[in-house]
Amino acid sequence: MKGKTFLKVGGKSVIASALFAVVLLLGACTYGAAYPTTAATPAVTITSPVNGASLPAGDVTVTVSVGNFVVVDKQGQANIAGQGHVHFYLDVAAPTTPGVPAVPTSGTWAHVSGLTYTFPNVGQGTHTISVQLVNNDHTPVVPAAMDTITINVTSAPAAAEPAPTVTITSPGNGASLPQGNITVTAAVANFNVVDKQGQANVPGEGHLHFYLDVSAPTVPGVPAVPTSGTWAHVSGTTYTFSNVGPGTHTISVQLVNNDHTPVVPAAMDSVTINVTSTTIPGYGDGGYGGGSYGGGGGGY
Ligand SMILES: [Cu+2]
Repeated sequence: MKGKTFLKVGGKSVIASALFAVVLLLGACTYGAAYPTTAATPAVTITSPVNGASLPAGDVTVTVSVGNFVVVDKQGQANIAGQGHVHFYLDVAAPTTPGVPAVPTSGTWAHVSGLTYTFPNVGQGTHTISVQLVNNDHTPVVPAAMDTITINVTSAPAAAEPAPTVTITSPGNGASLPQGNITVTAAVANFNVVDKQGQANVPGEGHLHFYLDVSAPTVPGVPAVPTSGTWAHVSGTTYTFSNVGPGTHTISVQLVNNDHTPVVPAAMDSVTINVTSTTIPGYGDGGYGGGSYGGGGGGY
């Protein structure tokens, strides 16, 4: 008896399950017929720029993300629920009348079969950017899916000041010069040579350090002052090293700020010269002076 009852109950259960399944199927079909669009509502969000962003004047690239919507390149084709493209608007209200193409009569806007668009040459000021999802025939999706942000466009950044440079114009690299005083001349560009040593730094101005046979310190923020060797601060573009002896010598010139620290990026030039002896043959060892005159490279 118990077994029979069990089977009977089991049979009802099977039938009930089958009926329930049919109801579910019918429900799904009914739902599908009544709401041909996807179950979830399409949405669009501007992901960049962020609302309230400050941007320099120029091209402004807008990027969106979409949900429950497939962006397709089927502009002008038959509408298909859940797909379409994106309209991007700049400072013009997005038309949202269902069934009417969301196309402003004037203003800056674009159809885009993608998730990003760049508005060219956006000028200084406050601008409103809107995006809207539209069907293939450019009519708004229903219900409307839109996002809007406001951005502040600042004046275009000033062209970067060209970096200061220095070039040793004399002597030439590899030059041979007689021993003695050697005058070094430099040319500077994008730099005002001023006599303000020790004063506050001003971008684009400063003085020059001339170095003889000593490497120029170039650590930013640290005075470019060697601990030893021959060198000089010069509020000018020429300097004379005294009594340079025979041999190969390296001359360097560096632009520095008023506080003697290197300009950043570093501006330097170096030449190597060959200094020849002026000892007169036959007199050199006779105490005439030429041979040892100035030996030691300055000896400051
Ligand atoms: Cu200095």
